[in-house]
Amino acid sequence: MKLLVLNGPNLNLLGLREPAIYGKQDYAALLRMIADWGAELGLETDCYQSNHEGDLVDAIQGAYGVYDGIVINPGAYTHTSIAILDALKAVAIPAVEVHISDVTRREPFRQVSYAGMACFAHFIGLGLEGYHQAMIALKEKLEKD
Ligand code: CA2
Repeated sequence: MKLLVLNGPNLNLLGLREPAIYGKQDYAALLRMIADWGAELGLETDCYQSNHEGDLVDAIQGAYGVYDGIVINPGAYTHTSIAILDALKAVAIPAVEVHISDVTRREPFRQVSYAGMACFAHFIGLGLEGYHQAMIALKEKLEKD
């Protein structure tokens, strides 16, 4: 089972600022955790981060026929990008949405998630553990379907 873990804009800055919202661990630590969780769960994982909406759309399109599942934290594009929503719908790969912070308790502009509309599960406000939970949810779904 192969999973693609996608992260959107500014998530490469994890650990550098706003630790009260996003935690103290940096993006490199997240990559190590995902590799470790993948090994524990028997999942192959690839990670990709981009600050550019079109790059994320390209990555989703490129996942077709290659990956069995997608974990996606689209960053701020969550709240704006119909292009990412359309790409997730087009490839129809089971996808899970992750947000490190609890967006439900933040600004009104963070209350809509377009990408989330194409996801079967959502882990919000669990910090980096949300990526772990998303991987478990995908494994369970892929084994069942
Ligand atoms: O909580 C999340 O995971 C978010 O997707 C993070 C996005 C934000 O726009 C979403 O509303 C919720 C922002 C990521 C920015 O990451 C930073 C990391 C370090 C310092 C500043 C920002």
